Amino acid sequence: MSLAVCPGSFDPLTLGHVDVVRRARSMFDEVVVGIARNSAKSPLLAAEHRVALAREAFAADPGVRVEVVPGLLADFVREVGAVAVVKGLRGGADFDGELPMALMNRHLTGVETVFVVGDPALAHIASSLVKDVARFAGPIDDLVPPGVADAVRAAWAARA
Ligand code: COD
Repeated sequence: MSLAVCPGSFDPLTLGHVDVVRRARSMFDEVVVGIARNSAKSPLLAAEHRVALAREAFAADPGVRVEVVPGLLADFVREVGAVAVVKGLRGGADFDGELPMALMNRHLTGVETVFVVGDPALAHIASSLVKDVARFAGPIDDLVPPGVADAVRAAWAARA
């Protein structure tokens, strides 16, 4: 059985992420959505909250499960026995950011990264923009799975 890890900050999970995970699932028997920490970012939503929202979003997707990546992605990939890491690309800027990570993860584990080209209709969706739009009371409900928009709004309200 082939298993792949789809890692990300997912802060918050967006329809772009969901598209990438489902494309990954069409290639692998099982996909683990890995909620990981990006040291360059400071999350709005706690990891446990991101896990709960992602579990809800993929509840009807057989073969998709959601886990926290507690530290190094390379260790997690080894631990779950993944044959690949799957990342989504919206354009060249994504590739430039992803390439060093793919090379480092292969250096650490030998595992390959598979790049999936996302739906161009979702290419404008980025977690950072979703958070920014919501912060200034803009509409985000059609950019994220059900439940996520309310969670983002509540997180901003709690910080106000
Ligand atoms: N369409 C297609 N793809 C998309 C879209 C979209 N609309 N939106 C996002 N994506 C893709 C991104 O390109 C990315 O591949 C993936 O979805 C996740 O995106 P984010 O923004 O949620 O996650 P990142 O980029 O912050 O994730 C970085 C990690 C957390 C995976 C990385 O920092 C990591 O592996 N951290 C764990 C610690 C570690 O091992 N560090 C060393 C890494 S070499």
